[in-house]
Amino acid sequence: MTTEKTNQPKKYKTRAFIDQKPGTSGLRKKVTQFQQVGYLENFVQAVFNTISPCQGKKLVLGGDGRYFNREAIQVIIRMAVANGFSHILVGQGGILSTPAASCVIRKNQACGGIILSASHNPGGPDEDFGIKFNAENGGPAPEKLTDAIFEETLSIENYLKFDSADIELDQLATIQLDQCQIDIIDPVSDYADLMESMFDFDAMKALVSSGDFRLCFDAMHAVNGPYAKEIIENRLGAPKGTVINSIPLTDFGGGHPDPNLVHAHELVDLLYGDDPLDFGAASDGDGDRNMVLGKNFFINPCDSLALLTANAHLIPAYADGIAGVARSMPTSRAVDRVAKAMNIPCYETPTGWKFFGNLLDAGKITLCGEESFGTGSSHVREKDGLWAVLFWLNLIAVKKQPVSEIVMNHWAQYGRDYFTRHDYEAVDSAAAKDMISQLKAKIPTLAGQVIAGATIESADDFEYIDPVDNSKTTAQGVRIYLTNGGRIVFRLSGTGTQGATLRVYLDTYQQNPELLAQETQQALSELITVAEAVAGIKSFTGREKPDVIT
Ligand code: VG1
Ligand code: CO
Repeated sequence: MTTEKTNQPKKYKTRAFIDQKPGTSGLRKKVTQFQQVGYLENFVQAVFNTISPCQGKKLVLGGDGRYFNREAIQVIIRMAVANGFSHILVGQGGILSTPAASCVIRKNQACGGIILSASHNPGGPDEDFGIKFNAENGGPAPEKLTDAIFEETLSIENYLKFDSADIELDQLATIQLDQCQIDIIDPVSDYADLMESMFDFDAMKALVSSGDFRLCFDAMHAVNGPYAKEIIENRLGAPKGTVINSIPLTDFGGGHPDPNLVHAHELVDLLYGDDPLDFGAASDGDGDRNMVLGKNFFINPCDSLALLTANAHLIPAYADGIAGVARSMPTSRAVDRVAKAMNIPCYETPTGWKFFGNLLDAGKITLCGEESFGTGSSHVREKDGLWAVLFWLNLIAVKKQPVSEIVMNHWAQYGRDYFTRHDYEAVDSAAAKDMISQLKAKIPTLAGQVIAGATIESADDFEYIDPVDNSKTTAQGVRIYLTNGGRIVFRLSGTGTQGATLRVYLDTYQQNPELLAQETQQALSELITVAEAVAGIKSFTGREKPDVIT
């Protein structure tokens, strides 16, 4: 143990910022905003004030390694010491994926953790940074807590920071700083052990080392590289080089660490080329999202959740059954059909993982997911990219079928929910808000109207009452249901840092065995026309087409 010589904690005067309201997943801003004097400190102090007293408590700290991660870690360590924490667990190099942070908080019974990430948003000096607080259950702070933190940021006048030299983050060590013990921990091992305890690693080893099954994991130069290397290459024995782009870079190699068909094109080329691999997967900046591909085959995340639910009994961790499932509202209703057949409850929550926490803690659900490439279970309290990939590998090892066959058999049994999301990014905020408020004004008169040939069955602005603590969340997106089974959802993103991002979610159900293999945009083309007719997307956004289609 090394002991740093330090001075007493210092109280610094600060002025409040008015724009520190956490969004869907923490506070996300441009790096340059975070670099303003006192900006990071104010938010961190607001967190500590909200959860005070901090004396004698344990805190977990890490991030996705993006630009400003290391600087922020040094600041937060000094502030945590000054605020009286007795123990801080920091991922080596300042690294912890979001699901690993959740795992470490739970395993060590910490009072919570601070995760530095802007997830799938790009990184670099002119790009995005983010910070979020996870509570003692390992999950994102619920709304009550984020609201309280925001209130605190509005009136903050001082913050506490210890005056000390930088902590060495790159060596595993225990450092004593005043009354606080700081452990620099291996960011990977606890998480990798948890994964090994959940899945049938022997069967998966046989699959990935057989030579007949070729796979690739694209870490997109983001946080999951070291995790995927350890689990997929070292523990499961996949050939070296299976994990590509495996070294986390501060700017993610200039890419956009969002695992979808648009941004993970390097992986997509390997699965759709002349000599396609059997299995491909990618995860996002902070490791909580996943995309899974088969040979010439894309698994929509909504379908993935439904399939994992239907097949959970084949996985050791869920062999005794699952309590229930949940999906975010815009996610397709594919999982609802499975839950119904299994006779287990299915909950519909607002967008964002924080809404699953209570359901998981209360044991009401075991699996949950979102259309935005997020799937997870009760093993931690975050969505978990690598877990989803391992789940699929375990499933393939048991079923011994190609990905496409597994999915098509599922559709043949349950029918197919075609789903797409159209994003209009960085549009004018006022215009986007205007569009949504005009839509909301129309809600009471929409039912029964025929728009672009489709009859509207019902429409509302989604509200959620948490079944565990009865807290109410309003204005979560405009839902329009059609009599033909189609659904359109409009909402504005809560994670962007520039202008507004409009998300339009479209899904429709198809049971006809002849029509289960259509191209998605084609299958949804009528619905796309209705969405435009009802909302006037083009005229409000000034865009002819979406920026990103997933
Ligand atoms: C988006 C997704 C949402 C997800 C959130 C955080 O939020 O739609 O499903 O929970 O990102 O994911 P929004 O408000 O922009 O639609 V992560 O992996 O970016 O922390
Ligand atoms: Co993420």
